[in-house]
Amino acid sequence: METLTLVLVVAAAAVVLGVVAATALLGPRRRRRGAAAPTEARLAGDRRTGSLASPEVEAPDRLAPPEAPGLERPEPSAGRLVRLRSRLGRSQSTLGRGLLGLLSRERLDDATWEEIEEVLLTADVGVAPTQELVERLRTRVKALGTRTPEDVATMLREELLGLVGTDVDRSLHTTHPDRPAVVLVVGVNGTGKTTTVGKLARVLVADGRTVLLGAADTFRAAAADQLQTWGERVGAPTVRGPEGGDPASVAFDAVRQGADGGYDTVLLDTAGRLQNKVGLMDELGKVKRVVEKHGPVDEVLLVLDATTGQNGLAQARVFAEVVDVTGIVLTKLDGTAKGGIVVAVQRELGVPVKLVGLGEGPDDLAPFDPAAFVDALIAP
Ligand SMILES: Nc1nc2c(ncn2[C@@H]2O[C@H](COP(=O)(O)OP(=O)(O)O)[C@@H](O)[C@H]2O)c(=O)[nH]1
Ligand SMILES: [Mg+2]
Repeated sequence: METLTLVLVVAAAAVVLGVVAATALLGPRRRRRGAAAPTEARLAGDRRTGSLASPEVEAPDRLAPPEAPGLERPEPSAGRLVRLRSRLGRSQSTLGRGLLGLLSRERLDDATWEEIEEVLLTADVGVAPTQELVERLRTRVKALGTRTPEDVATMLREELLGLVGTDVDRSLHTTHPDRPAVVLVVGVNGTGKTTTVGKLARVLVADGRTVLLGAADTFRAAAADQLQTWGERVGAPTVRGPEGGDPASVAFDAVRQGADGGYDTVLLDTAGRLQNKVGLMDELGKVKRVVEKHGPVDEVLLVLDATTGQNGLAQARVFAEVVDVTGIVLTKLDGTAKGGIVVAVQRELGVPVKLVGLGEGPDDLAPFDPAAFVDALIAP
């Protein structure tokens, strides 16, 4: 009897050991593919020696936990807009509190309504949305009769929310079950594309994703260096090509290496095309077409500098004609009073704002949340 028990115990232990060993062998399989040798476009680090040839670049040790030596631990992305709401300072004081103050006046005469309109136009809300909003506010004010400060705040909050839109899908499509999701980032030079790709890589890493960057801005080596620096901070390798090389081929290789390496997401940074340079715009179309040989591009994010107003909107329109933009990233909302551009750009392009840039810091990129945004604008 005792012998039988002993045999059973030994057998059970053997099974447990077997399972543990199998898990250990199978578990990292997907990760190991990450070490596959890069092909034509080189993984960043190949072109130099020294610190860039460190293991996390050459054989991307991308699943190392963020606390691994030298890697930063980015802030979680949830609730960032609330945390960063003071960055909206100038939009808060003019657009939000400015409107609240005007609407709280005892008598709302024509001159006051004109002032309200002026505030909205100055904040870049756009002509048509401004007129709609003023019309709705006038009707509601009439219906309200006497107004308490709470009434005014509630009314303004509801109307601004309606204008910004609460019923659109603002989620970023950054994963797939069977292949890396591909995110193409486009926009005029200086709007903040590379910075946004860097910040977005951090957001994804914070959410536990593995990220590969593609430096499809091949016009200046400095652009690829800038991207690579962002990636290195969080362990996201960069695929780059020769300076002046074909951006489409770098993008193509990045996506292929992303698939070979089992990455969750490939983020492609591009050069700042000028909308009046037909050839350059064609090239952007080509980048997208070439990447699509691997499969659909999941997100095309158009980066727009919130401080550029109508000029920026005109540029955005041209980009939207060349590639199907799926989301807007509105950068530099910190330090501008023109927060109303959120409304204008969505109207103009029929595409939702998905992310907002609220500073130059590495974690100053927030998922756009209409309620948090409007609340921040009218917060006392
Ligand atoms: N204040 C502020 N500056 C930003 C923001 N996003 C980007 N920038 C700055 O804008 C400048 C241009 O950014 P960059 O990413 O190189 O633009 P790109 O040419 O489109 O790639 C840099 O100095 C960034 O730090 C933002 O949200 N707020
Ligand atoms: Mg750039």
